[in-house]
Amino acid sequence: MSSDNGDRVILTHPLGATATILKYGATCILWTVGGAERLWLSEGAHLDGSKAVRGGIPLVFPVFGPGKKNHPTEALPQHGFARTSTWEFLGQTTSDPVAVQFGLGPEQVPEATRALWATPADFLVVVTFTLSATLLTTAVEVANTGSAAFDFQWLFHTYLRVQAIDSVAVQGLVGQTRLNQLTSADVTDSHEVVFSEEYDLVYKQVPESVAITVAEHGAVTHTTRRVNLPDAVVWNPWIAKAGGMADFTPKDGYRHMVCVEPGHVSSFVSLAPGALWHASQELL
Ligand code: TA6
Repeated sequence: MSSDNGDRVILTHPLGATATILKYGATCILWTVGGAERLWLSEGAHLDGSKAVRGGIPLVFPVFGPGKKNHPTEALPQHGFARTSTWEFLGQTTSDPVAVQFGLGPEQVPEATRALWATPADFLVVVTFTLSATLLTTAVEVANTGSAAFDFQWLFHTYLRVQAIDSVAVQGLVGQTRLNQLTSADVTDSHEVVFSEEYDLVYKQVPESVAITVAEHGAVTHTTRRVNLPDAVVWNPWIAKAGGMADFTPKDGYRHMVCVEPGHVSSFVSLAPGALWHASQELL
């Protein structure tokens, strides 16, 4: 079942799983299975619409990272405007699994921010959250409802909760090419990702057949599957970066999270007038 609680919608599965989605950013801030929290949410996260939520599953659109030079996204804020706009709750579509939808159009984006996208884009983005007993699926559909093509990027900025980062390994990416955003170097991983400093890695063109897993002491605790999202970012801010973010608390919170972020971010999706684009991530 789902309940609209004003600024948020709460999903409850008959077997006990829950999810809470803020209408601000259509940000999933809570997902529990068997009473255990599966996502990481900063204690300092702004949940009042004053700032993008630090944690959960922020939605990144129409650009990942800073606006791109000499591109219509150049003037946009980091990670675009989807996570800082209030989405319309469109209602529940199924009861088991329980699914709800949220929609974003230009009219819901703060005008000052919308004007920064140098694209005469008329668009409609619909995100569907589907909660089953053990899975949370987040699916997105982007529609070009205007008469001009536009380019965009999409990413689910998923903060996964872990027990202790020093016992974590992110698996499935060996042999994949990645851009180290900290050094701008392209490298190919020869081993699973383990953490001892800030990691900010964009894995490019990772086959959809690859399930990206998070293991703790060798036991898989999270599995991320992707549809039509060729790239995946792996991020942990570590000590200094966590210390520098006012809304990242407690400061040792970096020990209890790792971001595995499915997206289309190493290039832009070009969407013709009238065209639709679909993608999804499935979390177990
Ligand atoms: O997804 C990784 C990343 O792009 C990092 O570079 C870091 O900036 C992180 O996103 C958080 O960005 P935010 O704008 O939410 O502080």
